[in-house]
Amino acid sequence: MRLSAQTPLPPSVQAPGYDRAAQAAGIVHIGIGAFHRAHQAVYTDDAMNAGDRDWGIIGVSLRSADVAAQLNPQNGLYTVSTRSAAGSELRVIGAVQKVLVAGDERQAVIDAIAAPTTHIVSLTVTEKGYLRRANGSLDLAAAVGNPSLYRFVAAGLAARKAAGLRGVTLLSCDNLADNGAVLRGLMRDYLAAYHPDLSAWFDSECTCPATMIDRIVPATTEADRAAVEATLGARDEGAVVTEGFSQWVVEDDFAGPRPRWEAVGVELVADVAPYETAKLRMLNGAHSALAYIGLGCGHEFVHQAIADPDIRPVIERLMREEAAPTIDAAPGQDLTAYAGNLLDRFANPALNHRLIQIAMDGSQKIPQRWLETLAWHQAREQRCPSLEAAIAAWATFLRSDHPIDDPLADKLREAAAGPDAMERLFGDGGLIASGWRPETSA
Ligand code: CS2
Repeated sequence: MRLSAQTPLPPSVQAPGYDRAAQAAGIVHIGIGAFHRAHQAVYTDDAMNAGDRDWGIIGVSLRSADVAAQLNPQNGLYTVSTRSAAGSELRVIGAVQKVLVAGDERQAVIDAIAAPTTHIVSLTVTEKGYLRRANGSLDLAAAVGNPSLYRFVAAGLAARKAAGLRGVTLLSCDNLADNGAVLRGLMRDYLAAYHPDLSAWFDSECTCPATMIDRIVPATTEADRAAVEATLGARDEGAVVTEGFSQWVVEDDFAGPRPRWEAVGVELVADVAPYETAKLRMLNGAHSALAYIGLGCGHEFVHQAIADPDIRPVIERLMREEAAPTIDAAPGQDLTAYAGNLLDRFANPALNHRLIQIAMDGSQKIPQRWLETLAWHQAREQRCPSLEAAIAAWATFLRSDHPIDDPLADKLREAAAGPDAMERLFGDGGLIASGWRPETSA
């Protein structure tokens, strides 16, 4: 039996406490992977449980039909399992109404963005989904040639303008430095090239708040689905597994209405930068270092790598002595405590977070995770032994037998193979744009 609106749930499993069928969709979310389902959708479900209304989510997958096949036969329902050493908790999330596959249902996606009830278009399309060139500008050919976020958002906005509707809030929930401003700039590039009639309307009607999003969400495995089925008594193909911790810091700059997320733990602030920078350079920076150093030492999971007495001090140093000093902390933001909490989260033995999952797309992640920190220290004539070890481990990874899942995979492998690897990766005109000049050879 598949999970659906008719499934009787065991008393231990929290269910949506609102009338799902009566909710309008207020959010269109592009890139409905496991991360969105374990993070923003949970906060939105919490807000509706707390009495907010009409914030149903229409999910969009740009390419793969997998999530639509998982969730649509389940009326959009799925479970979130939170796992810690103390045990596991299961809950059913009701915020997602349905999932559209953009390549097949183009008009339905545009109509969803253009619906009068829609106020927010949020995004988790991963770093590479923004289609940036090494210099940060939009790859216009890729953006118009693929089912890209830009094509759908622009068509939806054009329909809103034509119908005399207000604009929307475009909410990037990806791990990019200054994600709101990056999305705004790239969207402007796209409109200037392909919809110049919309540019001024976009600027005056739409906003792109910055966000810091944080929750560790390993890819769901068949064993996870079997464990959920054993508790639920029904099969959930859309199950997601995550940790108890969750954080969302959002710049309070919305074009129109938004859920009362602040009532359910979301921090709405004037300036996200200190939180976002700390998260990218400390959490994500440590994660990528754990991935490449850990894989090089034969580990499979994050909790194994952080328990390795040769690796843990490298990661602690990276966070405390290399990344933390580069961050201009907000009042009350305690980076020492943050580093300690991150070490505990990485050590969670109940989460089998694969290092190879974090290792993917290194070319898209390394600039904001490592290179900004390295450049900061280089400007002060200081070295970063941990980050330099991480860079060397990445080069070793690129030369190894591991599968390289990265949009630049072939070029990276070729660059890393030669004696001038560091120069070809990070030097002038190298594959990775960076303000950092390599001083080591890998
Ligand atoms: C990870 C992130 O896969 C990765 O690259 O570093 O997905 C990380 O788990 C999240 O950003 C945590 O919030």
